[in-house]
Amino acid sequence: MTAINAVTDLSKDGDIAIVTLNSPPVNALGADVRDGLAQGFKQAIDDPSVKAIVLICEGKTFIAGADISEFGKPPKGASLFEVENIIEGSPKPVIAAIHGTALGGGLEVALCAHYRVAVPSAKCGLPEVNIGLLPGAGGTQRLPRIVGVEAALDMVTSGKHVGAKQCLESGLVDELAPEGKLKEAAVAFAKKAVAENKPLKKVRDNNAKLEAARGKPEIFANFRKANAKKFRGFMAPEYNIQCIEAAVNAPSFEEGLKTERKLFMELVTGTQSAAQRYVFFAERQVWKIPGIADDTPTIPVKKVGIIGAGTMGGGISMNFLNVGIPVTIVETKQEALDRGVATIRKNYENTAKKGRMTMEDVEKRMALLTPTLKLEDLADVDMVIEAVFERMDIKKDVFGKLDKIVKKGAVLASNTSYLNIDEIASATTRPQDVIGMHFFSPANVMRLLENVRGEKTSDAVVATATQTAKKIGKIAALAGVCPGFIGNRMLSPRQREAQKLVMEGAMPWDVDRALYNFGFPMGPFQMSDLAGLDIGWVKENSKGETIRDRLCELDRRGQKTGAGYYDYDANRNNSPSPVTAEIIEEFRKKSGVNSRSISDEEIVERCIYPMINEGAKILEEGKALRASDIDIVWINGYGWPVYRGGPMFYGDTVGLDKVLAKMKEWQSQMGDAFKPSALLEKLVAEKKKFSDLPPQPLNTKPAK
Ligand code: 3H9
Repeated sequence: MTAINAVTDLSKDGDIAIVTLNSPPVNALGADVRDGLAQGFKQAIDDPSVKAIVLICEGKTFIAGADISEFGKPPKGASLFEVENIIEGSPKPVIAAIHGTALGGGLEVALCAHYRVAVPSAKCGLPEVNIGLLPGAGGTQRLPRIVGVEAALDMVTSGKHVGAKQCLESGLVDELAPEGKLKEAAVAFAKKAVAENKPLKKVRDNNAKLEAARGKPEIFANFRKANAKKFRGFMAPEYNIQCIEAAVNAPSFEEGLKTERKLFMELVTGTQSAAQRYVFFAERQVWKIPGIADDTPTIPVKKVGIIGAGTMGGGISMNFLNVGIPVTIVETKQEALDRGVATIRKNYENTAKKGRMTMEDVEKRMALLTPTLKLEDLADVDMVIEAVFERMDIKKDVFGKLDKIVKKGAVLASNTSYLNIDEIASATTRPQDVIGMHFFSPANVMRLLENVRGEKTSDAVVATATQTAKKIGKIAALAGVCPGFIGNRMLSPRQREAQKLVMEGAMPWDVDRALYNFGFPMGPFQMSDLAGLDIGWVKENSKGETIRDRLCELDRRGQKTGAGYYDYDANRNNSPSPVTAEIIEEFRKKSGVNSRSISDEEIVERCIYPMINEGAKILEEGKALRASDIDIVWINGYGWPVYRGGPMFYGDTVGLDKVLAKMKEWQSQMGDAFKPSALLEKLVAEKKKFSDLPPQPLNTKPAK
């Protein structure tokens, strides 16, 4: 065996050369790997005793793509195109041996080999779209030549990983190798290729599938139409489609490549891809908690208790049932318990009806659920998650009881979205075991889990909550105790400003439109109508003091009553309501405000900049570990558009000096609700960004 460089070896098995990559963790195509491939292949090609070449990887996977951290930096070493040309132009058959995942640039390299052999567990995909890109090393031109135009459109715009068996059917893979015997199978394939004088199959020359799609622009038109909602706001899906269109319509492979190159360069230098690449790393950073090592002992969670069988409790339970963890669900009244269990069953049956689960799966999950009216039945669970009414006295009562019932060492979690975890913990004799685990509604769907560490919460309990999140498929950000934690604390200024803008002259539908166009799935007033305007509203106490009071008094309590800020038709389509407009006009008159016209740009700034400022305060107080964790919360819990990278990344993008200047301007006009955070001032003074801040330990001291 010859070492080509630090990450590449060249060895021989008879007359077959084997180029082996070993660049953990995922054999990404960094400069070393590209250099190693270029040199390794050149040597093998130049060696007259070599008849064919196998490319294989060590570690858990084949090449998982370009090295994402290299984008935006000056190019180094051999280019990916050079490597691809050497492989594709090799006069000796090249066989790519795939295990784990062949993704992005990895699959593009494999597509330049003449043949591909894979183990059944391997997966192939072009997931560049997920980081705001397109396959920029020939992938958009080669893939449709093998799998056809429709399948290629689906793969490049979804980024999905396709299993090896399906790849064999579509021709992406030529042969399946027995699991664990990839090298032997690939070498055997290479020997056979030599013995049978198999042709040097170049994907680029295979035009049959493209020709079938020529003169049929409706393929693309229909695809765009069918996916318009999903792709809204994103540039990358459209650019990927244009590349496949170029593969079909360009006069040659090279011309198609030119289009791919041009569109790739536009995306890779743009802010959307920068945001999505940032989120890629943020999603991996979020699991790393300063001060809590990966090997911190955790509490095995084999049985869970959920208190409350309402929407939240039911949704939370489903997460655990889905991964085979038994759940005991507790309610105070039989009727509520029955209703909760029936809803869980209905949700699962609906999934089964859509073909995403079998009825057997439904029954398996339901069999793991034990409904009860007795809190005492939680004595032997490893983790309790309380999801009762959001009132401190009720929560404390529950935790006081749990303290006496639940076995020592179990995690006692509250799903509160706002309340003080330390105060809840004070109702127990074991505050070290108490933590917040804030799920987002619908809890069986939403990916975010905001874990809230109290002053006395132990490392083991924090590590257990984090590990549990992973186990049930969530993404968990850690927050410190402060009103509303990270997410709801930042939601509050946005809601406040939305209401104020309406008093100043914007209509609810103007605010909603501006934020929808910014990229949110819906605006704040649409959200209120969906959630119900009467959350926290008490009829008997209502004195018509706010627009919301008046709407509720008219029984306009949101979508559920057919009217709220908006009017709704039978299909729940909304339209601006003259009734709401009249009430707003009355309130404006009463307050003596002269309505003014407010641009969408101002609406966005007024709603978003105060959120960024609040995020800065959260960081300044040490209630979040890093700015990117805040972004994770907003992307996964509140529908912040991923192509804008989250509120903190967005602040960095527009410029913190601009955000600060606006906060100061509004502070002088409208008071201290806009007072800039000291951290924001400091970063601007030092010409730094949120992304320059290193991770910090969580401040667990109670807020002053
Ligand atoms: C591309 O190929 C462009 C080309 O078309 C054109 C070029 C001209 N680069 O996810 P994990 C790191 S774009 C750099 O936890 P898993 C990751 O940050 C690329 N680093 O493991 C993490 O680091 P750390 C197209 C990468 O087992 C560690 O590896 N390809 C890359 O759950 C482990 O990652 C993709 O988009 C990378 N490409 O999942 C694939 N990939 O330990 C992206 C990973 O310091 N990757 N890292 O936190 C993945 O989808 C998953 O990582 C994979 C493994 C499925 C491979």
